[in-house]
Amino acid sequence: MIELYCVPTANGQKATILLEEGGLPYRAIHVVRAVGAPPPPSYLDISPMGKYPALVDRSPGLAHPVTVFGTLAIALFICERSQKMLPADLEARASAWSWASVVATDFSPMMGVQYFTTLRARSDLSEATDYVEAEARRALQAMERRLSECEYLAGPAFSFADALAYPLAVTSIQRLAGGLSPYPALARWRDRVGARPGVVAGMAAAQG
Ligand SMILES: N[C@@H](CCC(=O)N[C@@H](CS)C(=O)NCC(=O)O)C(=O)O
Repeated sequence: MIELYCVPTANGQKATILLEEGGLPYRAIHVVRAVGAPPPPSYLDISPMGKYPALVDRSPGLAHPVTVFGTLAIALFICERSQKMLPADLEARASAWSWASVVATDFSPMMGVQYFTTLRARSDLSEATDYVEAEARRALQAMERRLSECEYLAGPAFSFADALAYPLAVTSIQRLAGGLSPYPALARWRDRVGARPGVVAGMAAAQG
C-alpha cells in the first residue's frame, strides 16, 4: 500500500490522479496546515523540503519502504510501478517527458509565484506578476499549439504529462483573466481529460 501525504491543492490533485490512473492501491493522508506554517520535523524524513505531496510505498514485495517526494518524481515513480501512462513508442515517450517538463519546470512554478504575488504578497509586485503571467501564458500557448495537433500532450493517448497538467488547467488557471477561453484546444483537452474516471476519482480523493 502506498501512503500519500497531500494537501488539497493542484499538486495534491496531480498525485491522486496519477495514483488512480495508475491503478495502484493507496491511502491519502490529508494534511491540514496553516499557510506558511512549518511542517512537523518528522515529516522532513519523508520530504526533505517539507513540501507536499510525498509518498511512502510500503507495498508487500519491496525489501524496504520506498520514499518519493516532488510531484514530477512521484509521477515517474507511479509510471514505473504501474507500467501505465508512459507510451511504449519512443517518440511519444520523449514527448511525454518533454511536456511533463514544461508543466513541472515552467508552468507550475510560474503559477506558484503568481499565487504569491497576487494573493499573498503585502507589497505591490505588479512587475513580477506581469513577468510570471507572461511566462505562464507562454507555456499555455505552447500547450495550445500542441493540443491543436493531437488529443493529448504526448500524442494520441493519455500520459502522465496530462495528469500533471490537468489540475492546473482547472484550478490555478482561474487566476488568469479569461481562464482557458483564449485557449480552445486546451479547453477541449480539459473536458476530455476531466471525463476520465481516474481523473474524476483523483480530483475527489485530493479533497479529503
Ligand atoms: N516542487 C514541489 C512543490 C510542491 C509544493 O510547493 N507544495 C506546496 C503545496 S501545493 C507545499 O507543500 N507548500 C508548503 C510549503 O511550501 O511549506 C513539487 O513539485 O511537488
